[in-house]
Amino acid sequence: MTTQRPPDQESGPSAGPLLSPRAAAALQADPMDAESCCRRRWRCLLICAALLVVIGAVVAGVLLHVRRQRELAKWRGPGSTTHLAEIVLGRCFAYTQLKRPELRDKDCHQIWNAFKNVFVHKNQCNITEEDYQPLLKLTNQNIPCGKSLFWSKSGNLAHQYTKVQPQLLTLEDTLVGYMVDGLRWCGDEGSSELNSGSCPDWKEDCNNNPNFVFWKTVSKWFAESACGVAQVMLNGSLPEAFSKNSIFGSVEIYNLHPGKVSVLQAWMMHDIEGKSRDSCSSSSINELRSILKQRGINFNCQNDYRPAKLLQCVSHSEHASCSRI
Ligand code: AVW
Repeated sequence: MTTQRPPDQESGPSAGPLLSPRAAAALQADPMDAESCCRRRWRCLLICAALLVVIGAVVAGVLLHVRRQRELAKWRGPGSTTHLAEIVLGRCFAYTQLKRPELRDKDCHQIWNAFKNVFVHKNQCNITEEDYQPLLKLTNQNIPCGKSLFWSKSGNLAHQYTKVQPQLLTLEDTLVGYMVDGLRWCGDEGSSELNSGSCPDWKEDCNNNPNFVFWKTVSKWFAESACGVAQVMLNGSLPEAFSKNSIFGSVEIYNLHPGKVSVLQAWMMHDIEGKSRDSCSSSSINELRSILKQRGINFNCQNDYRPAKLLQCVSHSEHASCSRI
């Protein structure tokens, strides 16, 4: 009579003499392999699904943004600077923490919000100087007497000059000017987004737009803040170095306080490679002189102010005019 082993015992580890030790070990390993393989497959599937969700969300976001931007108003000027918020915030922190640490208590996030609130969700042709007052309040800073440098059509040289003479300040060397120098910004009445496609052009759309009103407002503040001797750099390579239509000629000279500003000192600079079209004795400068006289402010003008001319000569050292300064 033969006794039969129960089937589960036949395949179990106690199969002993019927299987070699290696085969027994393999048999033992198999279920584990199947399980880990299964787990790996699940993990792969989960990762793929997560990736698909992320890619889908990114694509949907981009499409939504493009669609919304297409729906925003179309103007004739270039749109807002890409990454405006990051640039403005970054410049604000760089200025208040590194360049002028005495202003480290300014709240850059609050400043950005005050700036953005001027034009987000607003009619872009109906911005007022009043709208920028909260921003001016938050960014206000003291300009020491005798240290203001105005400019007209000579921004590059004026800014190069204040880099080497940092005790002098152009508007763009103050916090509010520094943050947005060279940038463009506008929003849209029907959206909370910035319009990166286009912004109102000063001439072709409207002049009460966020950019133009900003420069008018902060230029007014900058002029009101001047005291003692104020400087202005003019461009004598233009037919008229003083233009009544420029911000300097229409805003800044009318907002200098006669009781505070004793003299306006003009530096009439000429491009080294360019023509000398205007000078301190021209009719455009006489017009400037007479406007200031009426306002009770003295005026002086100097052609090719030597320290600024030396700066021009750094990049034109071989030019004949640079050998005799
Ligand atoms: P302009 P302005 N970044 O060369 O006398 C971007 O004709 O009129 O000279 N745009 C600017 C900036 C800037 N930093 N500054 C001015 N703008 C606009 C500010 C503004 O709409 C300083 F305090 C202006 O009409 C200077 O003393 C146009 O660019 C005085 O205003 C071209 O300026 C220079 O204005």
